[in-house]
Amino acid sequence: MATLTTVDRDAPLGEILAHLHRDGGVIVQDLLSEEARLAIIDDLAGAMEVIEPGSKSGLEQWELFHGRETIRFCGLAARSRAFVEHALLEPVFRAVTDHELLGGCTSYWLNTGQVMAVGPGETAQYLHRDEGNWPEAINAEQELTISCMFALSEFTQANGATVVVPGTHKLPPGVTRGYEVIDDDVAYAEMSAGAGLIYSGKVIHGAGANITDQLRYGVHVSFVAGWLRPEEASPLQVDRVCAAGLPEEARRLLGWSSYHSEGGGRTWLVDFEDAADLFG
Ligand SMILES: O=C(O)CCC(=O)C(=O)O
Repeated sequence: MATLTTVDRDAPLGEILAHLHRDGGVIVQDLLSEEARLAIIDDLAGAMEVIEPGSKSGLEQWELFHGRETIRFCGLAARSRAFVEHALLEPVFRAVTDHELLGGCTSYWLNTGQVMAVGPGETAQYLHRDEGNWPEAINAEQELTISCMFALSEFTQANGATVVVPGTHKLPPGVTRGYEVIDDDVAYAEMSAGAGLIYSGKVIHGAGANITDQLRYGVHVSFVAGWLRPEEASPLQVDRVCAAGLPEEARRLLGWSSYHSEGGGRTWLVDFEDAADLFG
């Protein structure tokens, strides 16, 4: 079986990047303090109680992808201040994202902040590359998206730890869904509660099967180049009133600001001005 490296949260950025570039993913210990982890769990507890597992798009491929026993929901910045302060703005993940994405854009924004709670009896998700969301934009040399799976509970091979195929971020570009799992190739992102798996948009991965009777509770945060349309329509969930109460940087990441390309292009404007000006 392949493995992923686990590093301390105060490891030098260069070391974290070296593992990410070699394997396509790296586990960082203690990205969330115990207090932060419990605060996020507490904020999301009400939603976790009422949201049924599985998604209801009516599209079989997506329902399968989302997992029939997996609880998923978004709009986390509107549901949890602790999510904003400790996951969305987590500094180690942000430093990695700056390094990986800013070569291909002048700013990035939230792709999705999503609970991914794999329930007992869930089967393994089919393996995929996250950048497959934007097939028209894929470029072998440049990352479009970077993700972090924050472990709100311990992740183990048995309870559905993310399956990663190390090194596959170096495969040629292409929309890869349903990559065949070869046991020797795969690593299970086993990590303690509070740790995070930071991974490339190019690496082949997916949620594992859960053969335990406990939930594998993860929160996924991903960022995407500012000139691409994110998976989650954040400003439609985190409305203007809610956004006004958030830190400026969080608002920017959630789409309450505009994109300025290097060549002078400006997009996502409000009456030709930067959307951030709405907040004075
Ligand atoms: O839940 C996981 O471990 C990964 C899920 C995933 O890759 C996805 O849904 O895009």
